[in-house]
Amino acid sequence: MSEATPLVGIVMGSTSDMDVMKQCAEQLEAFGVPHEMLVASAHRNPDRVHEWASTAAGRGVKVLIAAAGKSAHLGGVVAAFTPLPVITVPMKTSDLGGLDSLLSMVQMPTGVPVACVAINGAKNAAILATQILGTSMPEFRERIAAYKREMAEA
Ligand code: RP5
Repeated sequence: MSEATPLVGIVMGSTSDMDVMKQCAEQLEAFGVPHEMLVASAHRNPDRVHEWASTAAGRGVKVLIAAAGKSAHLGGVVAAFTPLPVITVPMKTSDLGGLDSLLSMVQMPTGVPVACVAINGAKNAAILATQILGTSMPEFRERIAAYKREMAEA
């Protein structure tokens, strides 16, 4: 977590998602992207999700990331309450291997889109969020360009 005004907001449905989602936070930190993190479930803490998602744009957040497992409606609920782009991360699950989470997220009905990365794709969510920031903030576009150069040289 950084002290500057967060540009990316991360929400996850349970503390059990934290082990995976800390990779998202670490990648944002590597890019120097200020971010915030919240644990709130769409079905256990809907009021908390509503408050967080509906106030994010006004707080200066530019992109939201929502991670959840099983019937993973968190991303869709977040998208319902914000004009900001929402990236979802389907969590791997014990019963269905994350296919449940993936389909819940990727099959959003027309009118309320969310982007969806791979199952447990926390790091890619951070990279995509930084790329979205980079469309209007050149310093983040340059960090992504440098990251791609490093990958090509490895
Ligand atoms: C979802 O249910 C969470 O996002 C988590 O991935 C899954 C299981 O949650 P816990 O039972 O571990 O709290 O809401």
